Amino acid sequence: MKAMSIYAGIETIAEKVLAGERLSFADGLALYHNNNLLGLGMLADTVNQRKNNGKVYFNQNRHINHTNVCVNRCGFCAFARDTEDHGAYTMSIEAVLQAAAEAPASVREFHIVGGLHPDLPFSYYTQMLQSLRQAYPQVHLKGFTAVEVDYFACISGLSVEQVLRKLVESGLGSMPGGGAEIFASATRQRICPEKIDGERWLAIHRTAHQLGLHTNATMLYGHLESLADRVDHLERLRQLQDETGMFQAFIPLAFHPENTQITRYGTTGYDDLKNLAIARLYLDNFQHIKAYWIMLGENIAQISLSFGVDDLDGTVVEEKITHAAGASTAEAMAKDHLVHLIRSAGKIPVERSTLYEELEVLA
Ligand code: V47
Repeated sequence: MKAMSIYAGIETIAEKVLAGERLSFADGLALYHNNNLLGLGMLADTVNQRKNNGKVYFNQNRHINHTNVCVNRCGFCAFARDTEDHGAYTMSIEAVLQAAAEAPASVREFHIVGGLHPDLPFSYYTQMLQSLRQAYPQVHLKGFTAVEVDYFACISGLSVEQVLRKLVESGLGSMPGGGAEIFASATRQRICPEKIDGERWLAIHRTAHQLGLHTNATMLYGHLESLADRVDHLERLRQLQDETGMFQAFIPLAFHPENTQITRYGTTGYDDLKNLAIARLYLDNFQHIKAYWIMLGENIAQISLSFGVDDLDGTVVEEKITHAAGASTAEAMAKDHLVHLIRSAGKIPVERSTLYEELEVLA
């Protein structure tokens, strides 16, 4: 009996990928519609192996969410509050420094994001960065989504470029990938009508890239989006990356529905793995595809290391956004545990800096 090809149903796409050819929109869509998960994973793993040589990167980071008060009311968000709401909080600069002080000395990155606060001045954010920079000169400050940067421009009367320059002068080292959600405008209107549109998100990242700032990109999936919306999202990121080459990592974010206005089940492990593998294949100009274990769960995040993923984020410490929406994962993971997960998936753990300098190869 003839053995079935591992790439059954996706042979033509597999041939393209193995020949180093770029996938088309139709190819992306065909992959989402196909259920040969193992073939897809094998293909994504092959590409990842070529790009990253069996290395899986992680960093020691701490999240700081300085406020949950937000003037936007995104339907998918369980974190945001109005100023007067029960549970609303805003940290003083001293409280931010206190939160930073609680991080272990080995932490190399503060990941700083918060709501769009109606009253805080732009100087609050620059002072926060300056204070952190002064107290922790060895820690990289990755902060503020494109949505926040746009808001800072609104409240300060400065241009996006001026805002970014001031943030960099104050100590900002790079930008996270949040706020991208899903670019397709009809779906974006349904899940976050008040948020900047996809073009604006991309334009702000383009400006950041032109100023020499590296950034990440995300895609929120598993809510009301279609599969074509997902491919469209990947396509637009690939185009910007062709222009600038300054995106570091792509991070799909698995929607968590609890306490949100979107009633549906959370994503499934099958879809999570498929989505990560397709990202690896479609985003041929991204070096890193990151699994955020906080949203995926530890088990799927580990298995994703065989499905094209080369980055496992991170030690994290005190995650609030996903946990407000019902995440059942822990809020932090010790370095040894991350290393154990990577090693037992047959990969080489590499501790990295935010900018992917290799700090320690734990072969
Ligand atoms: O922008 C909000 C998403 C993002 C929910 O750049 C939700 O290294 C799931 O962007 N279910 C913040 N997701 C997290 C983020 C991130 C995480 C890890 C690493 C990096 C990076 C960036 O979380 C938000 C939004 O897209 N989000 N609510 C929810 N209910």
